[in-house]
Amino acid sequence: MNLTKEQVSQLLHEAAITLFADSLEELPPRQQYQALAFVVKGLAGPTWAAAKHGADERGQKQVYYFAIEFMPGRLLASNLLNLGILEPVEAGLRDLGLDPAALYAEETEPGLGNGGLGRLGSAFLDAMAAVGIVGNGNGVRYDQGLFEQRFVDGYQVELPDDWLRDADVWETRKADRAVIVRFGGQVLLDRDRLGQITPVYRGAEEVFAVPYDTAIIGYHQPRIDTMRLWHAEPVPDAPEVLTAAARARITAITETLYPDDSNLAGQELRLRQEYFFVSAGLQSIVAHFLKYHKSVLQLPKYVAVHINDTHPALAVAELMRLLLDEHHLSWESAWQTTVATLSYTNHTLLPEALEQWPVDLLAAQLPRLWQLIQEIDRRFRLRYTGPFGQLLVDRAAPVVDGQIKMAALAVIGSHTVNGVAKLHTQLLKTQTLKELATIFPARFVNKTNGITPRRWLQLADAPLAGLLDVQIGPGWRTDARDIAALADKQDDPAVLDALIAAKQANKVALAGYIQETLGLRVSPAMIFDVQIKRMHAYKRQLLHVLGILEAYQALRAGEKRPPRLHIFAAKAAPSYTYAKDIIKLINTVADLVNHDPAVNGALQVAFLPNYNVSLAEKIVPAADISEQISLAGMEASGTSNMKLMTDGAITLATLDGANIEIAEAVGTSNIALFGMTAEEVAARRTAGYDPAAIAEADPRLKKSLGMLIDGSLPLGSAGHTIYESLLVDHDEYFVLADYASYIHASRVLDQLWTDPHGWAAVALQNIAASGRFSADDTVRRYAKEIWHALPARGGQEK
Ligand code: DL6
Repeated sequence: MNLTKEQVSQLLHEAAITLFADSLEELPPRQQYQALAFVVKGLAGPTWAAAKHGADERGQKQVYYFAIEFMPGRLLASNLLNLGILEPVEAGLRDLGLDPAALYAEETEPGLGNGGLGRLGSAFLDAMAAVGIVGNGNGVRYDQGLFEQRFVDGYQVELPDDWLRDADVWETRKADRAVIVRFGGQVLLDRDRLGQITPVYRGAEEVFAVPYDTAIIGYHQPRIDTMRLWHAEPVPDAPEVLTAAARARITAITETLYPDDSNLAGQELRLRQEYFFVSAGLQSIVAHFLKYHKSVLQLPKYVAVHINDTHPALAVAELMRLLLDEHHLSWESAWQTTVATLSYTNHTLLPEALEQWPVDLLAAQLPRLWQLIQEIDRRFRLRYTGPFGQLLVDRAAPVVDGQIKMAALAVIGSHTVNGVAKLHTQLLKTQTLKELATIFPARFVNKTNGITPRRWLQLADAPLAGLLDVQIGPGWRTDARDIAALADKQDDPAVLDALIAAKQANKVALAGYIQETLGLRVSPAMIFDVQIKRMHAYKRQLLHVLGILEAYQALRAGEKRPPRLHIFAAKAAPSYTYAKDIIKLINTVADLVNHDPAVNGALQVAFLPNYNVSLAEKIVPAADISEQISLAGMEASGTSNMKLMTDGAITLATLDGANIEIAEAVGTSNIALFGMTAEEVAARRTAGYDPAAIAEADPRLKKSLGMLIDGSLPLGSAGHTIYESLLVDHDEYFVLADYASYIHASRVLDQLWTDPHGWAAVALQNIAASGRFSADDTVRRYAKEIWHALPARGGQEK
């Protein structure tokens, strides 16, 4: 798209008048941002409109990516970049005396997700648009984002995230595309004169599902995809007047992300949420499809629906319902069509994250789906008990002991199932879903995750992006694999100096943010050692803390070490008290070391509150070390590991998730590996393990653990809880078993730091090897091997 800075100025002034009846110069920054976003949305409009019809008219297959979370991050700069107008717009803003970065910061980030799952979904939408796949996100428009995290006395406090307070400029309400989703009541099966079974609904609650669409702009492409998020409302002009309670029950469906499901009411709400966006999405897909095609039997040829994690797994039964009840296919045809349309990605190995719904709950809320799930279960058992035996089929079936196992339903109803890193896929096949993999071996494939270098390198890390342009030319901006050319420069001292300078610029910026946010002065000359991800016991932020306490003791004992700043950012789920205890611990340790003159300047800890995409964009480019230290066999893939390597951090990692593929990509001399492998963990679990003996044998570790309970850290009950989890309750995540090798690997990095060019050469190799983790390639692989939805011309893999 071509635009001059004069045009930018004119459009902005017009938008200010149209939206706010005021001149641009008079507006507060928030409204100046809104005016600019309005202009950008308008510029994208014609392409978006054309794209919507173009794919149908060309007969190009469309992908619908169903996920309960999306985390797009702020969109303004990304949209400008993708439209190819970032430079003229920024120049135009500067001419007007406006600071582009300050305007971007006015955008409220939609926190419609929790972590990796949601961010991956948004990266994939961005990548699909970039490579020419007709992609559509399908999710929930929550009124409130996850939550805003604050720390009070070191404890996490959750405040409402009212992200729609100022309205979201990017979304477009499409009330004309609303559909009705039904819950509860009774379903009777009637047979008409031709013998066709027709369900008759009595007393069902009807909910109006209204879509809100957001443009997903393809990078330098005349293509725009759509993220569609559904909002629950009472049906307008319904014959019955609803009570306030009935209305509240409806609007609650899309009020908050992840309602507390530790009680029955919360579970019911969560189930309603899941069915709501699945049913609305599928209804609208089928209705739209039939505008262009005659028979629903053709659906798999033109439509791929992707189930992410188990939350949208009801799609299996809901698509069957639509095909059987509304389009009158036979069971066999409906089943074939359903399986050929659906595919499923598993995103976790944690048993507690594989959803199960009590039959009573599901049957009461979704009576027709319960009938269909029983029939799916019956036919599955009938078909596979002979060849595989009762025991295996009982373990694999979707309905077991009064529970509906959503992963089983998703696998049985999909043509392809994938894990998100090689190790993860292998563990799915051999452990988590092993019975299903025995029955359907050909269904299971691997698709390692990816990230978008546009957001993490082009936008978030301008100093490094500029360096790459100079050293290898700008081709990497369209094809991340071209970054590999940087590898040849590792012996060029001028390039290494430039790399050090680029990193330094980012560290200066982050140091400023840390001072502003925490009042903590840090030096950009320190090693910036980063762990940013959800707070969870398996991710072992606790191991990182024990490492800090080891360094603290060493420094107090007079050892010399390179100065290190440990940076954390993480939210804990509101009901996950153990994770919240670890947050309190990190903040308390921060207080201790940051105020101890004995270590002053050599060791500091900064826990930045309210982790989200925008905060990650500040931290990732400034990182020297990327801590990826989960217990092997627990992290499905990880994606912060990929972002951090892309921006030149050196990974300190266990052989878990995608860390293994990162090690393959950079070579073991360019990564600091430690700890047990997944196999060794499994063996250790069986053999048994004595954490107290490990602590006893290591005086520094013993002292650190003692600090949890001896009053040196004012932790309240959190100290005892953590102490007991490690020493009395058998340390489920083997923190102490990996401790010694963790400390050793970390010390190797200390050693490397003393040689700046040596460090920079390793960082350079990490950047050079990062291209293979571009989401563009990942979605191309999904398109080719799962969705069978070829990109438009020009989007093929090299
Ligand atoms: O696949 C995206 C992302 C992975 O990178 C993470 O390893 C994984 O933890 C995350 N999974 C989830 C879902 N639930 N849980 N737990 O967020 O998916």
